Amino acid sequence: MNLEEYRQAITPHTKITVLSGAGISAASGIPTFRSGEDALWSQYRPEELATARAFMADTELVWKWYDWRRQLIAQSEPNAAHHALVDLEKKSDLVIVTQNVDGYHQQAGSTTVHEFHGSIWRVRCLDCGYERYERQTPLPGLPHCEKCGGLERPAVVWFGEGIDPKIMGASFAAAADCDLFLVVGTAGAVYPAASLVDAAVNGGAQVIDFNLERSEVSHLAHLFVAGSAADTLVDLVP
Ligand code: BV8
Ligand code: ZN
Repeated sequence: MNLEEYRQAITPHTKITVLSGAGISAASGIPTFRSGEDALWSQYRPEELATARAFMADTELVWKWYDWRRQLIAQSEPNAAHHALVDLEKKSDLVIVTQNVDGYHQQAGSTTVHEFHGSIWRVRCLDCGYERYERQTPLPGLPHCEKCGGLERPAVVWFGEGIDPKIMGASFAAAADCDLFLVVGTAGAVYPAASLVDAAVNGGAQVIDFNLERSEVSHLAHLFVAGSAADTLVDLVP
């Protein structure tokens, strides 16, 4: 089937699950994990900074990196790819599982979004575990807990840390029980997120992969759609 045939086959009862990655926010000017354009941070591999060990070793540095990303995200906005998924949600039964911590799906208007790797807009106390939203950018300083005064960390999932069991369960259930599984702007190199594609295939879903180039999961797709998701996703909206 080609994209037009998939589009014509969508009804309000069609179960669609989306797995999105950094590539869906690229058209908003948010650097992906591979782009590394910004010399400021390109000397660090994200896998180095996005760890509890790095945070404990140099809290200031890691918070500076997250605050830089928060400012970039705050200064931009969702793009046509995010908006296409909002429109598709109105024409189908759609669930989004995102690896992105930027909050752009919800900001665009998507209602069912599983933040598989957490959110850059929430912080969590290292001492009492209290979690809250913190939208201020730039941060005036290292954030501290309003309940106990403890140091707070970004409420994201770092490498070596487990996924929230509730979100993990809901995401794999949505992948295993859908008619159409859309892979959008991900290299499919980070686990367990990447294995959601296998769960969709094993569940009998049709898989469409939207990317600038083939990724580590493109071989699992029934259709590969080359190009920027900001240009291509709209072609699936009935
Ligand atoms: C864990 C939050 C254990 C933080 C992130 C199995 C095999 C191998 C390794 C592992 C394995 N299982 C576990 C591991 C280790 C590790 C892992 O996967 N390592 C990789 C690097 C090999 N996984 C973990 O550590 C996970 N935790 O296993 O814990 C455990 C278990 C139980 C209990 C306790 C412990 C946790 C992983 C989560 C880490 N956190 N983010 C933050 O953001 O700061 S991951 C982060 O990087 C993102 O969330 C995302 O997941 C990933 C980046 O990948 P992409 O989103 O795909 O982006 P990327 O830049 O790589 O690629 C962009 C793509 O878009 C490209 O394909 C490009 O072509 C395309 N593109 C660009 N522009 C466009 C476009 N496409 C369309 N349109 C465009 N315009
Ligand atoms: Zn606290």
